[in-house]
Amino acid sequence: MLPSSPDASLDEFAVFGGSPQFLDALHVGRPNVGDRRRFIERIEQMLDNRWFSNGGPFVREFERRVSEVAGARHAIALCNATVGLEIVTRALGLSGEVIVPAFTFVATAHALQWQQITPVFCDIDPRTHLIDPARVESLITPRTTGVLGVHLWGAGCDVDALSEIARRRGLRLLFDASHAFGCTFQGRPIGSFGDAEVFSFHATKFVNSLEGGAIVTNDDELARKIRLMKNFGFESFDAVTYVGTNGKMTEAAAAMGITSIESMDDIIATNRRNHQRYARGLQGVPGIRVLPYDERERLNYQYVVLEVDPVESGLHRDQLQRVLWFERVLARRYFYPGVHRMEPYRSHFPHASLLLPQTERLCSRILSLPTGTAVDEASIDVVCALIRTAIGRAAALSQRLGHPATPLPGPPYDSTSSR
Ligand code: T4K
Repeated sequence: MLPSSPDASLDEFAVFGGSPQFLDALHVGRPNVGDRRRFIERIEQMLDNRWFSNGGPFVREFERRVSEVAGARHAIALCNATVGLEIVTRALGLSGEVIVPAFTFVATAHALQWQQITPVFCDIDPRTHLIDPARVESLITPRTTGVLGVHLWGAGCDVDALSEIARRRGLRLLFDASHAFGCTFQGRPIGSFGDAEVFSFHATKFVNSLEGGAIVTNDDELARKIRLMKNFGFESFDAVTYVGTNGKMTEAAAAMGITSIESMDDIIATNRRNHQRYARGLQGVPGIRVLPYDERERLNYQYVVLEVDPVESGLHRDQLQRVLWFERVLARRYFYPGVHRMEPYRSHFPHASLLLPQTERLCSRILSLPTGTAVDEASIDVVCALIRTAIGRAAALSQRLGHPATPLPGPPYDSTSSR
């Protein structure tokens, strides 16, 4: 263990040449595997079926299970959530401008921009990290056709306030629910809000289908359109009635998705335990806040999110991340630097940051820690001790690290490495 006494040498830290605390890197977003035997049985079944894509039995079963969890009448399985966002915005006829948070994964905005719709960035509530409904209204212009909220970290946006604005101003309301499968907002399942919601089942999500996504909606006509659009617009053999794309989920992906849903409760229990262990382990560390979850809701706890206050802790988030990476704890700065600072948005809106003070502030403080079934409790204790020790020695560390502009270590620190 690293020496915590104020005059011990800093050379024990791996960033200054000491041995890393972990042999194998700890990742954020390591996939949960579920029941391996059941997955392989399903793959055997798929091979026997000789039905690999285009709405086979596993995709249909996956859709049924997703709609049950989401409390929505329709679930349409897709190859990923990004294509899901593209299809649903198109199916709803959105154009012009759509209001969206900048504190999100870049796919939320790209899905709009990809179809020549301008994302208009809205600031967030610093307490929840979610789109701030109080700011939405001032961003509405005659070109605005919709609002796209993001249920970041699985916590529900203020759905009621957003619905009221959308209804009063005649806008469509959509949710990027990529993080929020299995979660509720005020006791109601996420998946049943707005015109439609989109889940991601990417490998890094707590329930995964290798790659995958789903659009859920209670609107029968919208669901019908989406089903056409994700299959080239085919109404029946040889009859194309719509412009479409190929957004289909494969049977292998659906087999993984079903297997993953079967293990969902166990995964959530592990995530929750991990979150609590981090929160306990980091309690009282100056300037370090573990983002709490609202225990009144059903949640999936798939992200452990830290806010690092540089003044109170004495370390900048980037300095702490550097210390952790060298110890092979690959903490991630989700969602630095904010979508408004990525291209093409950075060039389109060079002054966007002036309108996004909370997003800006958070982007410089945020750090996601490894969790999920691949991370054991002993490892969490080591990560907490590491952070506690680093903050305890913040002044000396900060001075010696300087401003960490050099890139973090690359491939030798990837998942497959061990020394
Ligand atoms: N909206 C939101 C709010 C989202 O967060 C996302 C996706 C989307 C929309 C779009 O959903 P999809 O179209 O992907 O369905 C990762 C994921 O690729 C991305 O899906 C996810 N959000 C985002 C939060 O995280 P990166 O660029 O950080 O990926 P990468 O390659 O750095 O991997 C993340 C970590 O996971 C690494 O530490 C390695 C580990 N990993 C990854 C994979 C794929 C593994 O250990 N095994 C694996 O198989 O985006």
